[in-house]
Amino acid sequence: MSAAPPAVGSSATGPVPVRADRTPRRRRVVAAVVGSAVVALVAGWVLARGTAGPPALTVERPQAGASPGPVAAAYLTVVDNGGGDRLVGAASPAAERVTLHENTGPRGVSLMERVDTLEVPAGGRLELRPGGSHLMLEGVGAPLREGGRIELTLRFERSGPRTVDVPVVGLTELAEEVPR
Ligand SMILES: [Cu+2]
Repeated sequence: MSAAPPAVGSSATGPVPVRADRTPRRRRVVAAVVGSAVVALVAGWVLARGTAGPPALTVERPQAGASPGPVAAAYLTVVDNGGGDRLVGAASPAAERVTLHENTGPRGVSLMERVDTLEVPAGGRLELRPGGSHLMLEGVGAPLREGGRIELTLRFERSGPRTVDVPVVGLTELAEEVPR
């Protein structure tokens, strides 16, 4: 039994550090690739959530302006807490048709223009109000009297139809609603 120094041992430890060194490097590369894939997936999910997530709409403060004639205007605010939507139409049993209007005139000047859609921004609001965008009720059957109510169905591109009960208010009350 001789306790000879392990001459072979020193040479045997030679290749070991090399292999031990190469494996972690490969693992590091794999970890980096997997890591960036995860980052890309998460980033994609966050982006998709912001732009294409489901809309979460609430309709606030609907109002229709009292009118003795065949034309009346309705106002409301659509609040979205999701991925946004688009108002693509409206209808009411109180009118032959309801169209979407934008006010294209300068401030204080009413120049109405019919539009096909009104955008509800993601996480934002679409405000229909006197002097701005509004709903136009055309071919109103019975005059809209202050204190009355009409039913209004809003049609959204992604959320589908949403029916709201709309109080008819006098013009002075409507004017006070203008947040300007
Ligand atoms: Cu109009």
